[in-house]
Amino acid sequence: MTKDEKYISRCLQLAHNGLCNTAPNPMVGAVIVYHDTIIGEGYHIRCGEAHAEVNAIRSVKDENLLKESTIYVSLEPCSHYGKTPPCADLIIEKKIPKVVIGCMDPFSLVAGRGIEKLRKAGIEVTVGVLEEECRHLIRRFITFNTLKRPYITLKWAESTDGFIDINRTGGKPIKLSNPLTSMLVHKKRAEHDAILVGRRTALLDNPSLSTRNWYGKHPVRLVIDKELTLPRDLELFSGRIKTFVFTRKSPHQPNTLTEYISLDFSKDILPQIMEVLYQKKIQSLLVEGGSILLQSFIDSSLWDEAFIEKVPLCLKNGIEAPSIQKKYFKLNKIYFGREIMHAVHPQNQRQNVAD
Ligand code: AOF
Ligand code: ZN
Repeated sequence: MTKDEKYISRCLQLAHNGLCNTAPNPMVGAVIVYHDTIIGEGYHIRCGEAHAEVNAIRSVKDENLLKESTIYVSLEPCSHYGKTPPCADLIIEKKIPKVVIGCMDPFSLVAGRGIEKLRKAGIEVTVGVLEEECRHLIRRFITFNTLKRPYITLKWAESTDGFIDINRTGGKPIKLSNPLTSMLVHKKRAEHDAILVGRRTALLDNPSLSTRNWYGKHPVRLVIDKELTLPRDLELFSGRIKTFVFTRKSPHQPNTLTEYISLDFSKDILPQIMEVLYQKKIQSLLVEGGSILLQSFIDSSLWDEAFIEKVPLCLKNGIEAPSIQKKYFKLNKIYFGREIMHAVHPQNQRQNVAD
């Protein structure tokens, strides 16, 4: 590992502390190095608050040292006025002579302008150190800004013989996850901005789609209910967490925590849902079921990652699990004695970096 890679990998560690709190902003970490000694560190803690560079610069005790230091940042310093002023201006103002950047910012208001601004000011700029790792860390942000849709994660649990549930019209679902792997599910939920389920899943499983077995924010809950026939006493309508209902109707909006969004069901609804979520700045989406909804995302090639928990149980018949081509699966992991299969969409295959 080169010296630059060593400091950018520290930036990545720092950036990761912002997980679950920075969206729709990216996670970013910054390190300030003076003659091979780290004299300052920072990361973007929360959307709306100071950027990584600002926090790193603030953490330096003797500002005079900045004139002989290098600032390492996992993402190109911003050049625009957003909720905070441009980091590139601050770096110039503090007379930091050298900037080493992990990857470029795909956000249209920045997209290379930060680098240009720094270079024009006579600062030495290196771009692309551990670029793949840096892009992987902010894959949700990149997908949102380049494909104009949320980053989509699919998730389900299936029996050894490939079923996600028994055939039923009521009663409780077969419990496939165990308490430990369900904690992992709640962790995944906390990392996303929204969770989507279909009507049948909402009705039969009555999920709360909360993160109660983990910590952090609760994502927005999304449900498709074309004819608005789901009972109002479902957990999804508990009013504790925001829920969007996709429907063909245009009902009046009874309370602020349940929002109805009209779609044209004579056309494919997935692109319409993507458009709504993009407009609402929902940067990442976890799709939890049912099988038909998950399969429609797969068939439309609208997914980025998938996690499948393989449960050592034979159901013999029931609702068939969705299927993703074998070639998209990466090395499986074992968590708490359970095999978790991880598939990555070909458009993200370059992100060959472990979480
Ligand atoms: C950086 N360092 O730590 C982050 C950056 O509204 P604002 O002012 O917070 O700006 C948000 C944009 O700034 C965001 O879309 C992305 O382009 C960039 N994020 N840039 O220099 C940081 N988080
Ligand atoms: Zn910035």
